[in-house]
Amino acid sequence: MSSDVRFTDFKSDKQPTWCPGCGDFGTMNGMMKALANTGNDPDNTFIVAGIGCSGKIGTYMHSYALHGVHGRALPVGIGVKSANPDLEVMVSGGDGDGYSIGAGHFVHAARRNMDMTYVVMDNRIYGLTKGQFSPTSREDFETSTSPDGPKQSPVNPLALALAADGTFIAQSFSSDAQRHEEIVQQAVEHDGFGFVNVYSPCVTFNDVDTYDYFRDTIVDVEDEDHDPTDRDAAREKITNDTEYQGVIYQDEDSVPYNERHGLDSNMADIPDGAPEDATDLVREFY
Ligand SMILES: Cc1ncc(C[n+]2csc(CCOP(=O)(O)OP(=O)(O)O)c2C)c(N)n1
Ligand code: SF4
Ligand SMILES: [Mg+2]
Repeated sequence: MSSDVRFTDFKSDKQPTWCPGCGDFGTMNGMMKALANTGNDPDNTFIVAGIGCSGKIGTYMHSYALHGVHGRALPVGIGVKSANPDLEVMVSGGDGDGYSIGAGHFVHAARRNMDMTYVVMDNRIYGLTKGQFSPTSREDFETSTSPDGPKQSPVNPLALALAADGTFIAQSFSSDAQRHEEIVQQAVEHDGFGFVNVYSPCVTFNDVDTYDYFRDTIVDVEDEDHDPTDRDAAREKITNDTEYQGVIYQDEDSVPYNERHGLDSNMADIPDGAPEDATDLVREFY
């Protein structure tokens, strides 16, 4: 790790193809700043990205990265951290990736409490596949696949995380750059699974969950003197339908899975007596 790293060191040389104005720009900037502020650098950072517009982040950031299979970013991130706990692992994807096809992984990642960060760019729509409703879409949101609205209540990702004994549960808004950066930084610093659901508007396919909507409705938990270590207070905030930003819940006694199980960087080494390269391993297996 280096102390003189700047957030721009985390930018790759690829030009983002996100639509102009997409919330994902702000979400990614805050992630890069949080990583730099916490003394990380591209050489010790591993980004695992989901599939979606959001999933392109692994290409736009300069670090180790893996762009895997839709809905499977979290188990890959857990595998990376297990193999080398010295790495700073950040997993990122969309609301479809994380709360639809990947919902099972989300719940188990929260309860496993590996020391990593999970940032979801929640635009309440499937962006990449051009505007189908997602698990966080409003009940009456008219889309190409829901002409009268999905007619089912949206998933509450913070409630899912709390029910699964998540140890750090937060929400931020990509356009409130300073607060977003602070909140992601707290997630990175947390000893355990730091989960941040980010309001990250899709300007092309979602005309209800817009920048104006979030600017007008978001309430900062800090303005309500919220104590994030109070689990009952957190449950009340998570279930009362207000669009909150801030750290909603944090278990200060959290001990991450990798520490509880004594995982260390030696696990990345090939054990004595094992074949030296992957080709030999495959030959031996067959
Ligand atoms: C197994 C599988 N199923 C479906 C798809 C098609 N697909 C690609 S991205 C996506 C959803 C994208 O929505 P979200 O995760 O919210 O990301 P966004 O584009 O909104 O950032 C879907 C259904 C796929 N690539 N793989
Ligand atoms: S379609 Fe929506 S989510 Fe995808 S890049 Fe454009 S604005 Fe962003
Ligand atoms: Mg989405």
